[in-house]
Amino acid sequence: MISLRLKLTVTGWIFCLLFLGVFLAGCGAGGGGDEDKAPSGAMKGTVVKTIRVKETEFELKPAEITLDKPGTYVFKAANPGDTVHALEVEGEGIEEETEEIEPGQSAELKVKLKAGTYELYCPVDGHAEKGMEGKLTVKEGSGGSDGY
Ligand SMILES: [Cu+2]
Repeated sequence: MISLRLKLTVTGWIFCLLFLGVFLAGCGAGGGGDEDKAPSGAMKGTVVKTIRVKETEFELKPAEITLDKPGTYVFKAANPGDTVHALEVEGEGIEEETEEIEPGQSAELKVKLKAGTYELYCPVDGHAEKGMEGKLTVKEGSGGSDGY
């Protein structure tokens, strides 16, 4: 009888320790997960989306782009046309452009966008006037999920 009781006690202790171990591990993992989801960290480096823009003579495709939330985006401008183009994003205090893109080439432009409206155009002389311009709209984002 005594030895059985001792056994039970030892088993009880083992369960206690196991439980404690699982509990602590669970806590650690949970904390890490929350950190990954922290909006400030995610907003800085992570690219939300890559948007492809085709540039030809003389238009941008698509000419109107709407993004669901602020963040860092990459514009991938492809030039399947016959002449050199480039892509510029301007508005809300930013003005960023790609280098010149030779026919058949493409270039990437990484920009951090806040909510608002921007112009999208080809900065090569006269191209915007000929039709290589578009509009970019960035929405506020759905409440709460992105931490605003
Ligand atoms: Cu152009």
